[in-house]
Amino acid sequence: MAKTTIEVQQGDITKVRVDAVVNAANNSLLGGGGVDGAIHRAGGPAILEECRQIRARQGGCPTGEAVITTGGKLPAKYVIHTVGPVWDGGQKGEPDLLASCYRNSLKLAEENGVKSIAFPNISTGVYGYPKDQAAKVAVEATRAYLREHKTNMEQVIFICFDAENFRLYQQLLNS
Ligand code: AR6
Repeated sequence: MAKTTIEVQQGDITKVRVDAVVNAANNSLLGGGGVDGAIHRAGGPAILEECRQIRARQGGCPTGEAVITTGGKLPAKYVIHTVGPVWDGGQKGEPDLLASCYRNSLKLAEENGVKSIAFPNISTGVYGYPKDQAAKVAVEATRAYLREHKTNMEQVIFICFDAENFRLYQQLLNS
């Protein structure tokens, strides 16, 4: 089995050519600001339509879990919507919940035959998770998942919108 490459890029996740992009959504799955807003704007109404169907079936998406929809008009075939924790000081299970977002997204990707996936920096915008701590959780959870599972995943890309996250991920991935 080939080793999965883990990369970092700075840019806009709606432009990335991968099988699946991950969305930092909220429990309602009905859209919002930040990367969620950007994905729905660029991907068009088909994404929200599927989100509504999932909501009707299971009542939204719990924090730390993930659901999958079409990528609509995005270059990506799928969007994997996961819900990061709101930062509340760090003693309320935030690291475990954030790690679950990465694990559950990778698992769902695998189940759908996804070979390349791009993650945004989940919870580090509106949800206020300190960027350095979130980056460590993201890289550790991803490396652990790939180590512990037989996987066909070829490429994992962390897409950093801002320069600070980009620098943090570069440091972590070079270590
Ligand atoms: N491409 C890549 N990353 C982006 C983009 C983009 N186009 N736009 C923003 N980011 P946030 P959260 C980065 O706030 O903290 C929404 O309203 C951004 O710089 O999007 O998980 C949802 O509906 C930051 O580093 O998500 C939820 O209610 C990262 O994406 C809530 O925000 C995450 O910031 C989720 O908050």
